Amino acid sequence: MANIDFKKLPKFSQLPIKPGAPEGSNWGVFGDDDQIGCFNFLTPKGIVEAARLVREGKVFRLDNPINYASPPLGGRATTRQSVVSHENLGILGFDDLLDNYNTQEGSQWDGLKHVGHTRLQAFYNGATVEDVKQNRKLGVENWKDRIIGRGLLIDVYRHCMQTGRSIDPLKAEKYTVDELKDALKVQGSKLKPGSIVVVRTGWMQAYLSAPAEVKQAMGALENVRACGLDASREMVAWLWDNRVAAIGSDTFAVEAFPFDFQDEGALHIRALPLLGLSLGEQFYLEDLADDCVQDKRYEFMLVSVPLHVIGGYASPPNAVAIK
Ligand code: UVW
Repeated sequence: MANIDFKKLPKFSQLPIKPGAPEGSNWGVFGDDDQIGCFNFLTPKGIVEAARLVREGKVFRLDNPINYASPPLGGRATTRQSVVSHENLGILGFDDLLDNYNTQEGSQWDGLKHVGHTRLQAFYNGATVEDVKQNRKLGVENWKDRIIGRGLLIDVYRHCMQTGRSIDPLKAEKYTVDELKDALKVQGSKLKPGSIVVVRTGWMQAYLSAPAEVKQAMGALENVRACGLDASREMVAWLWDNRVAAIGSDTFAVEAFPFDFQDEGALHIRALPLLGLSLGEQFYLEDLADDCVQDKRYEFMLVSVPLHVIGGYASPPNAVAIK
């Protein structure tokens, strides 16, 4: 992990810097062999500064329990949990057995192998389909000790509700860049380079209190409805130009859902293969958001230690915010 001169990096309008790289891509900016994309914005200096945000010893877990969504959203598998007993050996001891576990069954970081660019048949930094399938590049093991730094909550849902924009989080409603900027201004927060941004959209709160039949229906991908970020060029330009290291949210897909995976304007395409910007989905931000509104401090140290799975496509965040 190296420190970085943020000012020397190209602006979004200057991308791509590598001949032949696709429009809107940062391929080559962190070197041709880079495997972690925007997590390069998290530096030793940033970790030290983030640690200074810890003042009261308050800790907020940012992921939901495994199997929190029952059934899991969008057709992902349910994890089967059983107990392995050692009593037959005369030992009063037990192990867990988690079977059928999909690393994207609930709260998750989308890894850089998770979604590629269909037309280009390429992943972040030009990794090929074979690189990905053969576990040669971009696995989540590259993040094993990388997701630590300044976290910043943007409570855009609270902001919109207070300013009279009525949102139904269980519909594919979109939050614009301007709404995110306005929410930051009202919070008195600054988007400093090297922040892990988490956006509260209101979706998780609405989903958790939805009737059982609504949850049941969302077990099928075609029935999932979720608010999220507007997947515009302006949105990714803002994220890149502010050196956002990753963008997490309490909604299904960060961007509003449904979207079309064939649409090159989808955030999943603009962010994952083109910018190496990980998307964090289905985070639990309610307790953190309540605390931030009370103490008016929306920044904290964020520590996320993904699964150490070689070649992994995604991971639960295993994340905490510490204030
Ligand atoms: C979807 O939009 C289905 O999101 P993801 O695959 O990133 O979970």
